[in-house]
Amino acid sequence: MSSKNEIDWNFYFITDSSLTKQGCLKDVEDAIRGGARVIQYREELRSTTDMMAETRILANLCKKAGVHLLINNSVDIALAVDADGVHLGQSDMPLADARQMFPDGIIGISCHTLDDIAEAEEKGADYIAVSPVFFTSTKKNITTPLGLEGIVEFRKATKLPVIAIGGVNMENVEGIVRAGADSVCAISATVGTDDVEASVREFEDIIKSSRSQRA
Ligand code: 3NM
Repeated sequence: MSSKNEIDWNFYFITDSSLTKQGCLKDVEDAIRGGARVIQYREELRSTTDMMAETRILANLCKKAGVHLLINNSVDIALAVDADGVHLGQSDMPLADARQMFPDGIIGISCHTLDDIAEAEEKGADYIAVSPVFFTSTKKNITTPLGLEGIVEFRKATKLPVIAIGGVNMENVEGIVRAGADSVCAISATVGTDDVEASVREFEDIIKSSRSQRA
């Protein structure tokens, strides 16, 4: 497993039990085969007991594959199953508390404004998510989409890895990377398709070639 400083941010895969066609476990296996090296387990529907059982399996699988596993929101679950870190929203556990509980963990946070980024840096985030880039119906109660201008602005504001989320698809990913994002997450454009492995691989390929064309 690479250390925190050597994370391969090419495509960042997020699970979704309401969109999956073949189950989260199989989706993660496929995403890893497709080349994803960061997996986020995101679950809004299931009990903590069920999430514990599922994330224990995923933690083993990801360790064997040398892939980083992050848990959305739940620092307790991440620590209990020995995951690599957590992803936080602005209304989840405060970053400073999460950092205290998980000193060596990879901690990322969704940012909607430049102030959010400044705070994320101060409190010790390892990456920030531009949230959301475009409109999406996959998540409820999103804030106003930041667009490509948001990525340019966020990119200028931080040296931390910048991950784009919200409405990312095969058509807009090139522009997102050229605007300065290090990586993207795309849920419906991977989990919602009939071939998760192929869609992840396609994202990986577009991200790599778009990076090399960056101004
Ligand atoms: N977080 P899709 S948008 C999980 O804006 C999530 O913070 C968002 O799904 C944010 O790729 C989102 O299908 C859903 O648009 C992303």
